[in-house]
Amino acid sequence: MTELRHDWRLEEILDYLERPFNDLLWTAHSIHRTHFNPNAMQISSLLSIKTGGCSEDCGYCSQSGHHEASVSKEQLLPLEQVVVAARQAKAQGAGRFCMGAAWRSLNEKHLQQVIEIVQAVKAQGLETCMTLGMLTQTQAQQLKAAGLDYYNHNLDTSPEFYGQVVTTHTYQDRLDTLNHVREAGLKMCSGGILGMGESRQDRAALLQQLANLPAHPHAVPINHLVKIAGTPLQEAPPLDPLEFVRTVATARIVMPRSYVRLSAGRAQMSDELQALCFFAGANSIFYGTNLLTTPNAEQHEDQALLARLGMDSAA
Ligand code: SAM
Ligand code: DTB
Ligand code: SF4
Repeated sequence: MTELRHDWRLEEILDYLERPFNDLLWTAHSIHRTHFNPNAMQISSLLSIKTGGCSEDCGYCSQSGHHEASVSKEQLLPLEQVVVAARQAKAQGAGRFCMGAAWRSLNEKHLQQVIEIVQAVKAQGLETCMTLGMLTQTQAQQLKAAGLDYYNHNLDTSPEFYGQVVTTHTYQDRLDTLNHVREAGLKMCSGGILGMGESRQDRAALLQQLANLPAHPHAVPINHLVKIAGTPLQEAPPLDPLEFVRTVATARIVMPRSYVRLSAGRAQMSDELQALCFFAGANSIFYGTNLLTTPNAEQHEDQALLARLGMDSAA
């Protein structure tokens, strides 16, 4: 068993990212096998429960009210509509139901509504995950008491690059919410976005931040930027797909027991690239027609890919 470390130095992580590709993948895959069944894929389903009109200016996001791309602003979905979507996700094989809201932070009125949603989704026999923006300590405790299993809050990139992507909140705000989530006993889901024009050093620094948290996130979503017309990052320079795989492999090495989720961007990836990511240690995907505001990989194609790879879904 690999020991869990929380004292990674940036140079050590960069050293992994820079290794010959085969050496890096061999190391990552060997670690992956010691902790996970390499042929099992965790399947999560995603639903936007409150879309658009967000006060934040995250440069990648279609839901920011600051960008021309901004999708139309909608109210929080009614409880019944969320439950129908959860039932459908379960019928299609999802073990976890993740719900996202375009909020900077959670207000009291919404807190009561999302608590009802958590309880109703859990009653369908699904694990629950929410991503609702910043949380106070008390709110994190209230969500835990309501039965919420996971909270997703991404660090998204390095502390150094963050200010070039978002100006309406700080990296420290993100870290504070992660502390509240952990201290409340919620399972933490935190990762980032690659392909925003960040450097390899930024990718290493993101992994360093995640791995050096007091506890490794239970799940680490690695998103590939989905370029959305009208957002400041619509023209971000392309990222070498093999550099994406390297980052997945290095995430597996520095957080050996975390689920690494190949998240946004799969619709734009070839089967072969996804297969390489799975070999490198990614063992979770979002399955379903849509991500939050953009299309996900086609479900029939996902089924075909898992079958071709001899992989089974595992809740
Ligand atoms: N508003 C909450 C927040 O920012 O934490 C929750 C929703 S927000 C859309 C959740 C995550 O989606 C972001 O942290 C980011 O990692 C990811 N995301 C959003 N837009 C994306 C895009 N265009 N490409 C890739 N990932 C994206
Ligand atoms: C995460 O890391 N990725 C998901 C989920 N957590 C909430 C969101 C991806 C969003 C992709 C762009 C969109 O569909 O708007
Ligand atoms: Fe709002 Fe979250 Fe999008 Fe940022 S990423 S604009 S906080 S919905």
